Amino acid sequence: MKMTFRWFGSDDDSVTLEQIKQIPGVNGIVGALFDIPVGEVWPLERIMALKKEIQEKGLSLEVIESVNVHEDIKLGLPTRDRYIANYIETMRNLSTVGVKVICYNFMPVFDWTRSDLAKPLPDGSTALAYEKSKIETIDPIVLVNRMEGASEGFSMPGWEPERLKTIKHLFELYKDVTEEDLFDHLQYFLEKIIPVAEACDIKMAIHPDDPPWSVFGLPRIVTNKANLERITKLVDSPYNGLTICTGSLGANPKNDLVDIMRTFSERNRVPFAHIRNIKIYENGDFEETAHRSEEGSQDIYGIVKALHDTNFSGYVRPDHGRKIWGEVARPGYGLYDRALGAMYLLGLWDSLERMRASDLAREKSTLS
Ligand SMILES: [Mn+2]
Repeated sequence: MKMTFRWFGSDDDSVTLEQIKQIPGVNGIVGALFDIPVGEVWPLERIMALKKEIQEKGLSLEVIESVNVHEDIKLGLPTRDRYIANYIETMRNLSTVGVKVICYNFMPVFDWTRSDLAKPLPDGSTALAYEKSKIETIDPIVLVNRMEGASEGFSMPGWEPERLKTIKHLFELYKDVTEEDLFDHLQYFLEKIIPVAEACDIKMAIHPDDPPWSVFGLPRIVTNKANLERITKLVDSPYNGLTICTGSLGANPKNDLVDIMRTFSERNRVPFAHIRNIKIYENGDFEETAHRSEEGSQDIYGIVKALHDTNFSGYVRPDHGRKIWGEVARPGYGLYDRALGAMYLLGLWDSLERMRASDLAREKSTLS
């Protein structure tokens, strides 16, 4: 397991590379070029500059999150071929500088969705939260404006104002797109990009929909184990991989994340994992919590054990944290709670390693 930390760049993150370097066990940055419009090629010089900046601080850049997929690809429009060609060029450029994994998603219009970016928790911290009734009744345009106002001045990945300006038009375009259509459009995309991924040794890792159900009437397909199975078979290659995000998939209590993690890690289809905990309520609401198993509804220990049992050697990052200790940061992406999360995950991993070593030693001594 390689522990990483998401970072938004020196001009748009409250967290510095120096701080990340001081978290024990964290060696890699999960980065991106956030200012390149969706659908355009990421220039090689810009990627090299980012890598150099990160390497100079003693960290590596082997995971990109995300190279976003243009809506025309998700919509299956004739213009998609141009955007797929650009996507492939970006993949080639990223592989040139040693990037090993590209995380992406296939969610129409909206990336993740929350009703609240700073819900107060009983311990005085705040966290991102989702209230079903609020989302079901809000006009998406009102939500877009509210997100912008509540993000403390940081850009919110997936909620870029430029993209969402065209939101009404996008809703119109998606009106007749079904889930089956979306599967077809994903297949078309994967058939073009996975051979390139194989040739340049860069693993594609699709991120689940967050939350894993339809919002605002838009189709969504990366939502449960059966659909993950289907997606991995659209093009059956280890380069057609998954970013298993425990918080995203876990918002639906029917998704058993220990089983999902074990199944796909065993098959070598998990190049990247996002691990975080959430507390789910009976009415379908949820809020993000600290990473520790006891703090939420997810069996984080079981999830890490599933990775360990399957000899997972991919990348992990602690996903969203709460806002604690008075920190001013991008919602979900402060330093403190994510650093605590990384330490919890590494603590679990270290003890699993130690247990395995002593089991092996015991076996050996009984044999001899
Ligand atoms: Mn995630």
